[in-house]
Amino acid sequence: MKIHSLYHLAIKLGLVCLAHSALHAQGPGEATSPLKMNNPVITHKFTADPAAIVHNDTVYLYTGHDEAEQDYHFYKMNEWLVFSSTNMVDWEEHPVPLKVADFSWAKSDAWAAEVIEKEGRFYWYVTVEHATIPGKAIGVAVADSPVGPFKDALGNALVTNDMTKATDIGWDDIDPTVFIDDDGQAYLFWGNTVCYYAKLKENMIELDGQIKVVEGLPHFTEAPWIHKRGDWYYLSYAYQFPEKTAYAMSKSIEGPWEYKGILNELAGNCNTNHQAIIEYKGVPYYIYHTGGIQPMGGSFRRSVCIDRLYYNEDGTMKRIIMTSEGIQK
Ligand code: FUB
Repeated sequence: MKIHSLYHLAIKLGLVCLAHSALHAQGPGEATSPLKMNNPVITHKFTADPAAIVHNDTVYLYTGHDEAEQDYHFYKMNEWLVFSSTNMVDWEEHPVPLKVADFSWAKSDAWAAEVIEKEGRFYWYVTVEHATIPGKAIGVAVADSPVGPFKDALGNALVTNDMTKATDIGWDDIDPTVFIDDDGQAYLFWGNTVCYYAKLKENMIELDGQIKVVEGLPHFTEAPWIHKRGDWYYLSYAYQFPEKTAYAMSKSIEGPWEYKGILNELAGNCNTNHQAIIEYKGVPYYIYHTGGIQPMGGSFRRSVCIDRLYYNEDGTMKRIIMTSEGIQK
């Protein structure tokens, strides 16, 4: 029933209050303009494990590429992708900037990765399966432009499974996130089950000192992401499995970290939940993936989505509301 007919029916029945709410549900004379469904943001390819940077007023979105067919129930990921935008809604895809095959010492699995800019160069820390040292490993590629072409910066892995002993699993050296502190010191965080961190040397391609374990992250699964706002450091991460996203805060990049709770609930139709947090033109954004493209989407055919992130006055983050509408122009 149309809103105005409902209004007249309610008037006839003497239900004046109902009549007014029926009318004001729309607003007198107001044309309804449905919002566009902008999530997922990329729909022609399955994209996962987002990371993003802002450079020269443009957002660069880096993702993994889920290539698994519908009857294949694990990750098939051979390359990473890059997209750019100046409004968070329209995304331009650039040529494939980096593949597992660009690392001669790696054999498969273009898993989660993150790019950072330092002095005009772009360093891309990636997860791959090592060809000769059993287990996952972290490599680093470098480019002079945010869209590449990227080249292996080292010719070997930066982190291999035999360098970390806090757990026996072969996939604890995944999901690198990189952060440069205000004093110029760069840090690499990564992990699965255990969250590791280490300093990076000035050259960004060597670890500087010991690999340490981050304490105080309950149910840490993977996908750490470090960001800073004001004088607070935030370490968000995938929590439990299937994954929610939780976070901790600290006044120092080296901790101690104080657990602050759940940031994002289970991602629709997908057992992983991998976030990136950026601020663009003064607005905080939360970038994540779901299995939201139907009928093909799911845990191994994921899609990147973007929603707004809001902070409380005390610096804690409000829980994310995942929406189909996403960001509007
Ligand atoms: O995409 C493969 C793996 O799934 C990533 O490395 C994890 O963060 C999870 O999203």
